[in-house]
Amino acid sequence: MGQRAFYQQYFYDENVYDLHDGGYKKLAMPAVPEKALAMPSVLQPDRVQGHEAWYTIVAQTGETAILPGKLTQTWGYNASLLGQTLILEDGWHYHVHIENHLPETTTLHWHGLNIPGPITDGGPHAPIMPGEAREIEFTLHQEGAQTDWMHPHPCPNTARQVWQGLAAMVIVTDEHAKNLPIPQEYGVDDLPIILQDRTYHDNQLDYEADYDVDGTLGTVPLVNGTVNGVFKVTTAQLRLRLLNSANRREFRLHFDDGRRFTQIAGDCGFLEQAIDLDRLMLTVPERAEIVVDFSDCQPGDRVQLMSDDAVLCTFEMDEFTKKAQAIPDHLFDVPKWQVDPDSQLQTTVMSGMDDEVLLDGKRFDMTRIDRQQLFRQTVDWEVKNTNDACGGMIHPFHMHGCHFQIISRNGQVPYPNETGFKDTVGVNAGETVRIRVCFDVLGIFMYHCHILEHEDTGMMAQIEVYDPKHPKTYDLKPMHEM
Ligand SMILES: [Cu+2]
Repeated sequence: MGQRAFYQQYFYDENVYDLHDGGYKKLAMPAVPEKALAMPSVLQPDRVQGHEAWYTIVAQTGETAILPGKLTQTWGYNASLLGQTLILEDGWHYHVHIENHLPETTTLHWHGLNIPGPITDGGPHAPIMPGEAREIEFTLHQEGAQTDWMHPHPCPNTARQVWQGLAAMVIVTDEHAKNLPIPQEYGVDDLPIILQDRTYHDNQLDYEADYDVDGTLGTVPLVNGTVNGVFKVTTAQLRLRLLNSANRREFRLHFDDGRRFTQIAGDCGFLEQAIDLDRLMLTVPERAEIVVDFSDCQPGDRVQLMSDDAVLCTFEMDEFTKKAQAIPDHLFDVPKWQVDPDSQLQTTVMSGMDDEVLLDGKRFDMTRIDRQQLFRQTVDWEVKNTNDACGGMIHPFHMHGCHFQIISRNGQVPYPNETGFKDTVGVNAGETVRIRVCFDVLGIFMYHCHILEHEDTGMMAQIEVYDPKHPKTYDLKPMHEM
């Protein structure tokens, strides 16, 4: 500690921040009493046998006490809002029974898991009609421990269903992660921090009223579905698993006292080297794991997590039961993928704003396979954001079914917190980001802008990952024919 690189900047281009958008809505904590920060419980398996486990996930409606007064109508997974956290072991085989108790068709997408498409992965080709269920199974082979999540992905209703509350954390763990000297006790010093924003109308959500084609924003900040939440800190260090599961908002995170913290992981696992920061920006739906050290605090002291000038939640010090441990500088040997010399450089272009957004000049078509990539071939992609209307905006580019490494941004080295595996990269306006992509599962996968309203508008395409030794055919139907 102490020798580590320390950064005091958000790495993104300031001129394309969401707050320059004409439709920007500022976050502000409403004047409501503090309450305990909700901590999603861990979903228990129905059954475990060796390295195999069975789970049931129910997408359901419910009512949640979010603001004082009337309960809010919300949706969740095995809960009235958000969902229970699923903790998975890398290398295990999972069976999941998914029930849809919602009044409309949904899907369950496993964001960050490298599992086959298009059905298991839970994209738009895997609808579950109201009152029906779907069984999936997969063996988990990730590149390491990581913080992922699950959310609906029905075309074109993803944004509204997430707004309604469907989102749950998925934690993948392995032996390497368990042996690192970092906080590991879920709900005590290892916390999900699910970041969202909503607007309430007489305590209810009204997606149509708040809809913005460039990404719906709310004015009320929520952490784990709690407004003005307080967490009692009983250990000198906290590991925060930050997930930006907003529809569009960029969270520019920092603590009210400016304290520095250590980032240990990005979207899909540990960084090669821990880095120290005093601020961190997450675009949708990036993840970061940070360790915050409160050893200098006394019982009763309070530290607030902020985004810009808005309070998100408060950490209140209690007596510490555990002391701080030194976070190792080196966290993980990130494999150095080499591009296959036989592969062809891929280019993909995100363009436009409002209802003009396109991916590679086209709108999404569920029946069209837009490109192919060979199974287990390592290929470089250039991801371009050509959007320059009104100064442009950040488009967060996400790929299903794989993890990638960020090679360069406009030919320059990537940001220092992009040294681990990723599944989402925020691309600044006018920027070309080179990523190195390898799939080790077969199928049809989505790649798209993860501003949920852009995705629903059609800023999305499909790739087939194929193995010439095991050719497959896919009967791709539009949503209305399923
Ligand atoms: Cu976009």
